[in-house]
Amino acid sequence: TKPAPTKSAKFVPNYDESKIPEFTLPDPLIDANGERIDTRNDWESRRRETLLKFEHHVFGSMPTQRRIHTEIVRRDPTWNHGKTTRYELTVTLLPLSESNEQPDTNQPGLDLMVLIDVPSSASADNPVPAFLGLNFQGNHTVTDDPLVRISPSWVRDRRDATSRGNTPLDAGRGVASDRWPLSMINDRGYAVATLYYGDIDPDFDDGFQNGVHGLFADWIERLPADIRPGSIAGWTYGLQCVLDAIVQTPALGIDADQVAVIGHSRLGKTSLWAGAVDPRFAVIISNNSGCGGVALSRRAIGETVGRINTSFPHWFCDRFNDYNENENALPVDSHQLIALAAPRPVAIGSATEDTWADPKGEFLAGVHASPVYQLFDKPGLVDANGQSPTLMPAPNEAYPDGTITYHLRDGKHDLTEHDWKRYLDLFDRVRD
Ligand code: GTR
Repeated sequence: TKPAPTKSAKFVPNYDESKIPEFTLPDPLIDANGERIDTRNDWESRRRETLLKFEHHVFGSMPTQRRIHTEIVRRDPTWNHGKTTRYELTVTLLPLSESNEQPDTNQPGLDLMVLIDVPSSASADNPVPAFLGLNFQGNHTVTDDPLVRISPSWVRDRRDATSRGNTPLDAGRGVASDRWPLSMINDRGYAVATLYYGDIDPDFDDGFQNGVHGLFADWIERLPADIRPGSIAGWTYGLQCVLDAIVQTPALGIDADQVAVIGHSRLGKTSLWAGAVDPRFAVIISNNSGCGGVALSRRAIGETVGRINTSFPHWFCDRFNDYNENENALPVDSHQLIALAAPRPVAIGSATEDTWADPKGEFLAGVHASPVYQLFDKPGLVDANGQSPTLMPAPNEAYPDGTITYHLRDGKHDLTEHDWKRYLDLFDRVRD
């Protein structure tokens, strides 16, 4: 059972910069013994210290072992007037074996339904780069294709035609297609793979009965209670399993060494953690990820650690509750979550009206992650002169040139075509 998170009587978010508590960010280049990390080798040998702090204080632990079975259930070369080959896969997560020998085959696996659109020019001999991202409402919502399978998994009741209670309905087809400009992405030479996050773990506080937590219940039970994984760690594990499926299925025509992980909001928090735990993700994209994602927790502006743990007690490990209204005690902050990706490219996208996610805190995390990139002779987040920027870009402007990029879109909390173009531009540039 979980300790009840601290409930503030009524949470009134602060948006006033002058009321930000005083703080000092942890220096990403000081190791656990207080020694300075000043070479790339030092960083690589100490990186795990930072990774474990995030695992044990923020996200919780998941098994490192993974077993999957992949089935291609649909291949449609006629999609998008023949410009795209559309695939649907079932990736089944299998139970773990205690002894690393044969798993218990009597226990059922967990099926993930994956939708993949690949430019038709791609093949095993001529593979293309890809974006892999979780979606919020089901694969059938990202396209109006009447054949895309509707996942039977629990969905949030939005009290509209897209579901009856927690069961998704046909009327939801295509409702999220603005967030997934699939043909534009294919036209630029990239594949897109997406799956419903609730297939991996349902997004409600179910005491971790279902999804990936249910599959690994015994393993999780043996962990100290406060580092048992929250849902973000579970969704991350699912992303890793889908990347395994891509690696193991060269016929898809995807270059498994060139897979970017993309996520919006809670799923942007997830893409950052996925990039940290799995070095195979070549590019990491955090769109409007906010608190618990790329925004500096210590700023405590907009959504705070205490607030997120109260609203979403199942997202993080229980230890994260120790930092409710106590951010300065957190042994890490989000600039170090970015730094765990170094030297790989990280894209940070903010939106002007998304003040809940603290656009400035998202920007500053990129600035403060940069010293780790410099150890690799990579620029980190830089302005047009190659210098560390002190001011945020104007709305609809960006710092697009570094290994960490930042853009500020005009508008609301969302993933739009504007954002996708920024991410495509970064991916084009780092592949040149
Ligand atoms: C909000 C939450 C944010 C963000 C968002 C989303 O309610 O406070 O941290 O994750 O949901 O995922 O859309």
